[in-house]
Amino acid sequence: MPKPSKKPPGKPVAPKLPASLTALRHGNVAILRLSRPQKRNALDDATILGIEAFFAALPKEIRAVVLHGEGEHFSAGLDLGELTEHDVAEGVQHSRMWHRVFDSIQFGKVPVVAVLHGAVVGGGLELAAACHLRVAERSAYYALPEGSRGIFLGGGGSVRLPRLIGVSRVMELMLTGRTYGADEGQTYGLSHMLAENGAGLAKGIELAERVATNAPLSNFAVMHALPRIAESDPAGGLMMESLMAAVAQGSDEAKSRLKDFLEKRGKKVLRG
Ligand code: 1HE
Repeated sequence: MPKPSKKPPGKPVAPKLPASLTALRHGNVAILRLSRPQKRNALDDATILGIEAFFAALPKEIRAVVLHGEGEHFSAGLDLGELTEHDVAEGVQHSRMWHRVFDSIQFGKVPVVAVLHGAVVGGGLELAAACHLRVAERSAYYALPEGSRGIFLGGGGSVRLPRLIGVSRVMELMLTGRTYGADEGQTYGLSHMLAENGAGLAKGIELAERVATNAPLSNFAVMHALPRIAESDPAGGLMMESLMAAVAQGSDEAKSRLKDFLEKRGKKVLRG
């Protein structure tokens, strides 16, 4: 696999980002790297707002994003240094800002693959949960140490994490301060796939490239319609499914892809 190029060809892949973020381009996949290893990729306001700016300005040609962290850890979560000055009203605003930014990932333009290694902790785990696919290296471990810091989830974790692993597991992590290793995380559903240490980014890029070959409207339906359908009452959900199916089937892209298959040009679904 070719290495991601440092200098994106053509238009830049991102607006001006804070020093804590780096964006690279690899064909039609963009790679966003948390680049604050000296603070274990702790998420300060500049980083959170930089993530928002990156996703807002994603060029049209980008079909998928890979998010990963520089250094030994994916992310140590919220930058605790910035929290001490908040009063209650500012605390609510701050959490709402995280919600807005993480929603812009989950309900953004293209699917996002998170590559996890080392600490995936607190707000780092909330960030990973807002992504669509998660690859975990063997070194990855998960924790929600909010209780020991006297705080609570604030980046959408109480909504997203129970949907991945159930309320009971989230309670366990939060009440006991226990960490899950990569194997446990995989078993419970925090990651979709495991990779050897050092191999996660290549695996993440490979997955993103595969995702990028799908019809954009189908990916859009998976990101935007599927989670909402799953949360609807069944009758409303089925109706929404039919509408989404009809919209997708009616597109020129679907017509040409179906024709390709019927005329023996489409890829077969093979094992592996
Ligand atoms: C930080 C942070 C941080 C490291 N905010 N500065 N998150 C936590 O409670 C996790 C806190 N961090 C740790 O437990 C450890 O740092 C790690 C296990 C992740 C990594 O350990 P290690 O030995 O590799 O690094 P370190 O020596 O602890 O940290 C290196 C530096 O990063 C050090 O700063 P320095 O100036 O002394 O070099 C640390 O202070 C700094 N650092 N983590 C600020 N989190 C929206 S609500 C979300 C709520 C949460 O996310 S709660 C979970 C917070």
